[in-house]
Amino acid sequence: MMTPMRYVVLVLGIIISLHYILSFSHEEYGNATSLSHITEQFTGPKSQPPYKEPVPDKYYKPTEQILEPDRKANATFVMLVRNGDLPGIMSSMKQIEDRFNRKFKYPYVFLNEEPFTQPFKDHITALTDAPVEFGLIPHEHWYQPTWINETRASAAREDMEKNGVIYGGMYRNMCRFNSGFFYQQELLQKYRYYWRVEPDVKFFCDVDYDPFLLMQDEKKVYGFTVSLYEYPTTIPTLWNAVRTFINSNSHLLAADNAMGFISDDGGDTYNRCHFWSNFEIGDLDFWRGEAYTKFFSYLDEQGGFYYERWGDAPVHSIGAALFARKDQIHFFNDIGYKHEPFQHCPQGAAHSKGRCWCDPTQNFDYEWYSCLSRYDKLF
Ligand SMILES: Nc1nc2c(ncn2[C@@H]2O[C@H](COP(=O)(O)OP(=O)(O)OP(=O)(O)O)[C@@H](O)[C@H]2O)c(=O)[nH]1
Ligand SMILES: [Mg+2]
Repeated sequence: MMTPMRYVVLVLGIIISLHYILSFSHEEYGNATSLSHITEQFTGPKSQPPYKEPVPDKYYKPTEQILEPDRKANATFVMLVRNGDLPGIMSSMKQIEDRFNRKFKYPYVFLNEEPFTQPFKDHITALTDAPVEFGLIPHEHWYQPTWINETRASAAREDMEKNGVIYGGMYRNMCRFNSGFFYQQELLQKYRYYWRVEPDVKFFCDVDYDPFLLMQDEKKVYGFTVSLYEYPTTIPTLWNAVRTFINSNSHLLAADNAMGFISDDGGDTYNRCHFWSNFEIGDLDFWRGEAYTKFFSYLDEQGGFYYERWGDAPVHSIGAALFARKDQIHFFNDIGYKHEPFQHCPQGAAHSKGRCWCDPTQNFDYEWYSCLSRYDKLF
């Protein structure tokens, strides 16, 4: 026989079970009867800082639908970076997107001798709608070749460090790679034009036109914004090697070339002028062509990338000056650009047209260490 107490327990059990079943099966019932809701009845709703609520959509301007231009060049950005360069390259890339590529949607190729990490890739791809590819540089395109005499190479590095030469002990592989291997990378094979971008640079102006199409239509092969003198101690025998190469390959020189930019005496000596290669807009097929390919191989055989510290800037610049016509080398006067410690700030109408934010009085163009006046004199 059931006592009245047993009836009470049974009914309570049924009620509690029903409550749990309803809480799971009916969200509204669950919310209404939750303990926190019931306490809120007495204490008021639980508060949180207002910023945790997203700004309502009504305040947003609808995202502009920028259509891809109907005519584009076959071109890409190229960034050679380490995983640790992420903050610096994001800063550069965000500016490229905002000032230019939001409208043009050119792809990006990232290169590294080590695999890029997943967080690196995630942060980079979040910055753009354009395609992004990440490439691993083949071992033989990056590391010091076995035929280099390491005793001689390390002695040269130590010597430069001792003498306070900037980057004297480092960057050999990078300079050699940029001189002769970047344009051979598999991910770049499908492209004709490139824009090299480094970490932590600044782009001061809107670039509302397509510099790649300009290169293509005007048959230009190399574009720069800053030019200057190379440190002599990094290239003691470079010009000798260049002269020897020219003597046996004079047929490769372009008629109407820019020898006047790199030599003040018709080729006897190098005046050390070079285009600053941390910014480049160029034609990959020019580097891939017969003249530059032979030129780079010859220089590489001399070992100067390791026994001295030949930089990709003088090597590219000498190559462009010798194997292209002078009118194929373009000064991007309207692209405001800074790589520490120098900047090119567009002047006058170009400054206002590009809505540039650099101080026009801070402009390297005709400073004593700039080579722009030598470029001007070519024409
Ligand atoms: N993957 C990779 N990239 C490198 C390495 N060293 C340099 N780089 C890249 O090569 C380019 C030139 O290197 P920087 O360190 O900027 O050399 P720099 O412009 O002479 O010197 P900074 O004044 O430091 O900018 C940059 O895009 C670097 O990110 C390296 O060891 N591995
Ligand atoms: Mg740099």
